[in-house]
Amino acid sequence: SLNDEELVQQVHDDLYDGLKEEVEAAVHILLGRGWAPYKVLTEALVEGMRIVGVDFRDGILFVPEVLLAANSMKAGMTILRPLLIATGAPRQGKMVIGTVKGDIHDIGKNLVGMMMEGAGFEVIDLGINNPVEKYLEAMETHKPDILGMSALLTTTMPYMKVVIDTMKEKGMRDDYVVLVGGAPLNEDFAKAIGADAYCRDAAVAVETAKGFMS
Ligand code: B1M
Repeated sequence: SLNDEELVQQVHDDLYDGLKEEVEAAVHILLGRGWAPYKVLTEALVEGMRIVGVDFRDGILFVPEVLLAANSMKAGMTILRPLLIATGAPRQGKMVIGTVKGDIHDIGKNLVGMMMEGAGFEVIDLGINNPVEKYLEAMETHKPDILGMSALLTTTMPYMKVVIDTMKEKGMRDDYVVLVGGAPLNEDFAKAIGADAYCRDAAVAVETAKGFMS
């Protein structure tokens, strides 16, 4: 049988090849060997998807293949989700999160949602492709402490500013902490659009959110 390092390598390969059942099996094996769910998530799944991203960028992988990889990753995340959520962390606050209009990438957002739940936040997930109206409606309905927005495309990240500007127009911007994230963003962008903070990854999102709650 494979040692841990070989097994993680195998997950990267299986994710790359979109082999959902194999990814699921390996996640179970790593957990069975005592790996912490977060370690399985980052070292096996997130790292595997990073490799997929490189070959997608370089035109070696195409959308159909990347979709299979994404579905395999999601299957692995489904196994980890209850383990990451059931930490018994004290209740922290409420967050509404969604991917912005025009953008259907949801893995990173889902991961942030999972980690936030594990840290004791109540999370209302609006899914993908959210126009400003959806965010406004959710803030009205759920009265969250935090609004989280995700964008993975350089063409969709400017939409975050549309949402924030609309909040300003309606006089509600200061009622919420606005956190933004996604691979093409950075600190300067977050500042320029008037967000409260940029979150590089899910762990940073949790720490940042906690910081605003205390
Ligand atoms: Co897309 N795609 N994709 N894609 N895709 C990228 C983003 C790209 C960088 C790939 C590349 O060329 N290297 C590129 C964008 C280039 C750019 O804009 N500069 C790209 C492109 C071009 C496209 C299409 C246009 C391709 C096409 O059709 N020709 C198309 C667009 C569709 C659309 O949205 N309208 C498209 C489609 C797809 C798939 C459907 C095939 C699939 C998405 C499946 C899904 O999500 N259900 C897909 C995937 C999987 C990727 C890559 C390979 C992986 C993204 C991912 O899931 N990463 C991606 C390459 C890359 O990012 N390097 C790519 C894993 C995830 C854990 O990381 O999402 O970064 P990430 O989330 C992190 C942090 O960013 C942060 O925390 C997360 C966890 O640590 N974070 C937040 C994210 N959101 C946050 C919100 C917060 C806080 C933190 O709120 C508080």
